[in-house]
Amino acid sequence: MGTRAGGRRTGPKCIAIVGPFASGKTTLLEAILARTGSIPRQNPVSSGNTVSDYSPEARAHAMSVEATIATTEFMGEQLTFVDCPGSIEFSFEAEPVLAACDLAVVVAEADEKKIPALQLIMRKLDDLGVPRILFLNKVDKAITGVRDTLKMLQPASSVPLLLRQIPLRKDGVVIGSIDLALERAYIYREYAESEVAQIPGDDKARELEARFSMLETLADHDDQLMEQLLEEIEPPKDAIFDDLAADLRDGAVTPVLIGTAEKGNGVLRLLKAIRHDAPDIEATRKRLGAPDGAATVVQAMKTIHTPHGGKLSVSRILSGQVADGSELWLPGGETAKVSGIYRMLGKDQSKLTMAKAGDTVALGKLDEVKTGQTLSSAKGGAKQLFQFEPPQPVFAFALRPKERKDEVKMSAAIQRLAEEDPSLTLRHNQDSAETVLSGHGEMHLRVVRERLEGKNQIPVEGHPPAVPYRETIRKSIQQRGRHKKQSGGHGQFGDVVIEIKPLPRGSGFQFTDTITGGVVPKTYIQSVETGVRDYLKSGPLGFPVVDVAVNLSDGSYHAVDSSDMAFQMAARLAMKEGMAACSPVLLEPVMKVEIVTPSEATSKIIALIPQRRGQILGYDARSGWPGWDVVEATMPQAEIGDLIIELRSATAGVASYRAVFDHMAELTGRLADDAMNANGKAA
Ligand SMILES: Nc1nc2c(ncn2[C@@H]2O[C@H](COP(=O)(O)OP(=O)(O)OP(=O)(O)O)[C@@H](O)[C@H]2O)c(=O)[nH]1
Ligand SMILES: [Mg+2]
Repeated sequence: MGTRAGGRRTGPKCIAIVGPFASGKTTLLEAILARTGSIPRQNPVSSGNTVSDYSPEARAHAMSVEATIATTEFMGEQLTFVDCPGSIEFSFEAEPVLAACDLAVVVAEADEKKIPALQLIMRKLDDLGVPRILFLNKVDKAITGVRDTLKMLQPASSVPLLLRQIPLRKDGVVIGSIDLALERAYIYREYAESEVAQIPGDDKARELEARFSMLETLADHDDQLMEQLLEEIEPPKDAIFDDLAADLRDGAVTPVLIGTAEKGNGVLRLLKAIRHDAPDIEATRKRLGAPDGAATVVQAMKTIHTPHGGKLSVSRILSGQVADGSELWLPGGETAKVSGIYRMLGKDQSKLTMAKAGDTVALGKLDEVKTGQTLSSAKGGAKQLFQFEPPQPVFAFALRPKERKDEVKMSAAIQRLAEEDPSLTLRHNQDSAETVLSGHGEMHLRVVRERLEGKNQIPVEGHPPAVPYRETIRKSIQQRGRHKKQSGGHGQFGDVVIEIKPLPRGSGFQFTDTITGGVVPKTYIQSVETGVRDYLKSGPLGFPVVDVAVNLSDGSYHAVDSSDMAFQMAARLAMKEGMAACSPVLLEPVMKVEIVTPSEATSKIIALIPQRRGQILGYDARSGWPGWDVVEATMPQAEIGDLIIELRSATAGVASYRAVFDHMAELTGRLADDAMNANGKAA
């Protein structure tokens, strides 16, 4: 037995399954559950019958759209796997899971196009300090050798990828693998345990070469092993296993195992590596800086609203234990009572009476608890262990129920969906009276909409959110406004002369008066301003007016008939007539955008900016991100609405952007006409 790793860690573990889209994560989980006997047989993802992705939305799009949690047992130990979606649009789902798991299994494949996606995931794991194993899937269809594949994937990982197995081929078909640590061959059998065999003579040289490079990498962290290699002494197998475990747990290397999840090949070796090498809850506690005391500490990873069982908070018990009925403190100082503890297998739950440190379980009816929160039995609550903030949304649409009667129901349903998915934001736009839902891509929001219509049975209509156009003027004018009415008793009289003039962009609105001799009394000057401001809510083009100065220069009043209302009316009349003659012009918001993209797509991205009336400000290498660039540009907000769709399709789904308001710019011609027509219809 070696000494560095200090032996195998027993106890329940939580393993996140992550990786680029469609790399086979869900297939792998299904294979694991079948292999460990939690389900009778492995169903292909195409059947729509896997434990993961049971939601109709996931099935409809043939992709995972949320994390699935499944607890199983392997050789007497409890393992909870969390299958996370691969699409960047749903990647936020994985964050609170990764924070509280012990290990990530990164499922990758020999596909050059998916390297940037792999890099994003590896970066996230680096940031959170999560140890990882890479499962190189789909070796059945790979045409490049594994070692070349690893060379290709290595730039995506900040730590060395350490090949632990090489494939065994016959007539070009992968029939098994050779384990470089055990120095044994395994012949795959369909949906059954592999057969152990001698390493075929023809493969021995290949095996030795790959093994030597594995040992060389391990020797980087083990001086004794380095000496043995230099002196050509065969290192003891135990010491190698010990190094493998220690380097994995330290995050010094990422061991790579290979297989074909679809056929269940390589799954048992993966499970054994997890069982032998994965860190446990103690390491995870340390990584999160969780308190060491006797108190129970719980980290919430995911929120689910089940159709019948109410709210479930899937949680990792970091220390202590939770019994049904336990009181837990939230970070804010409130308490919540656990009502029901469940072991999860996809959408199925089985009831437990308690959960202990290391377990990943669903806690029932913690109404106030949010995904990502740290809960504690200690009075007043524990400190929040993990801060997470969703990135800025990149796609939005305005939503309304097809039937008015569903308005309240829709907003309640969206609230629940937003609780399940903290990367979803909902806001009410007062300007346009729209309910605007924002998220991380077209598919992300499409799934929300499908859930409203499916699960919640609320037919909805969606359209791109209104762009906050404004208008201003290009000319100055002096204008009189007289409001005079004589109808029986009291009359109405107000008379003003105003000067309207344009202001520089961004100045807003200014009101002044140059009244002398009290031709308009003080109180009515106020009325004039009120009337002017009221008019500016919708100018001659139908939009709020900005960058205009109005000066009240003259007027007259009547001792009996003048009133606040009469002067407001006079001011509005003067504005209405005057503004129309000031050459009004539409203004559109222009944003400053910062696009991040893999370098190979930079020229494509730059080419699409002018097509969206954008102006390139510059581009550069993205600091700290080898292989990525940042492109800066200004672009009208109206052109950014669906920008993300084009960015993602140009980059196999990984480019993203941030936008901040920059300035308002004049908009004329057909686009201005379109904006005014659309506004007229909406009003
Ligand atoms: N040839 C081959 N295909 C596989 C293998 N594993 C999975 N696939 C196929 O890859 C596709 C994606 O599989 P999934 O398991 O849904 O992939 P995923 O990583 O869960 O996808 P997302 O969750 O949407 O990111 C499916 O068509 C699978 O049948 C494999 O070992 N070999
Ligand atoms: Mg999946």
